[in-house]
Amino acid sequence: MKNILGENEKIADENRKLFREKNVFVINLMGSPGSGKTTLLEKTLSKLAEKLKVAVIEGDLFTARDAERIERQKVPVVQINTAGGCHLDAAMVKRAAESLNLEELDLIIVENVGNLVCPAEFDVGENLKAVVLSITEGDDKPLKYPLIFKESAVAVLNKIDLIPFTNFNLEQARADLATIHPQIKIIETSCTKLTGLDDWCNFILENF
Ligand SMILES: Nc1nc2c(ncn2[C@@H]2O[C@H](COP(=O)(O)OP(=O)(O)O)[C@@H](O)[C@H]2O)c(=O)[nH]1
Ligand SMILES: [Mg+2]
Ligand SMILES: [Zn+2]
Repeated sequence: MKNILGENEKIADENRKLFREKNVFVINLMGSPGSGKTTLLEKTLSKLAEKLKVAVIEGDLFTARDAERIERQKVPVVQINTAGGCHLDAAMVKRAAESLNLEELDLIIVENVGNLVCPAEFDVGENLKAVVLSITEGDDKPLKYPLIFKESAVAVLNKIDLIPFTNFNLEQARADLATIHPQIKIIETSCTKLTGLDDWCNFILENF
């Protein structure tokens, strides 16, 4: 495991160097399957595209379904299929970035494979990690999967519209996140009610 991570780190550093040379900011967007990563992108890409030239790299085990969804937002998109692999690594992102015109981009958002565990361990050369946690997953997830929340600069609490139908304790989740990562920025969003999306866009623009 140490060797694999060491090799990955080398390629991640090369990616980061290349992205810096080309002035491209890269966000590694992580979270469980179904937390709403692709929906969040669908609802915010056009807003971001007013200010920045954005592209998306989609990671999935199989299918190009998410890439097809992103394509409708009229931004360049590359699909990576991991053929069963449960996370993206730096080499996969390096290959995907080769089919993007970096000269013409300001921002790449990489949607990682849906998984709260190993995506957090594999640096892909990003500038910033973000994690989406949806209300239906339960408020205990930060304490059960602390690494991904420790690594992420921002936690998007998505599906906030579903709060009345669940026993999700927002206060508890916020307190646990603050214990794991005191500096983490918490943004509450609903992609169905279209709330909090400006906060997410502004966070990106401020950290860009
Ligand atoms: N109620 C509700 N459903 C949402 C929200 N965001 C996404 N969804 C739904 O959650 C499901 C999974 O979303 P998707 O974006 O594919 O998740 P991903 O696997 O993380 O990319 C879809 O049926 C979405 O319509 C939200 O804010 N509220
Ligand atoms: Mg998705
Ligand atoms: Zn994995």
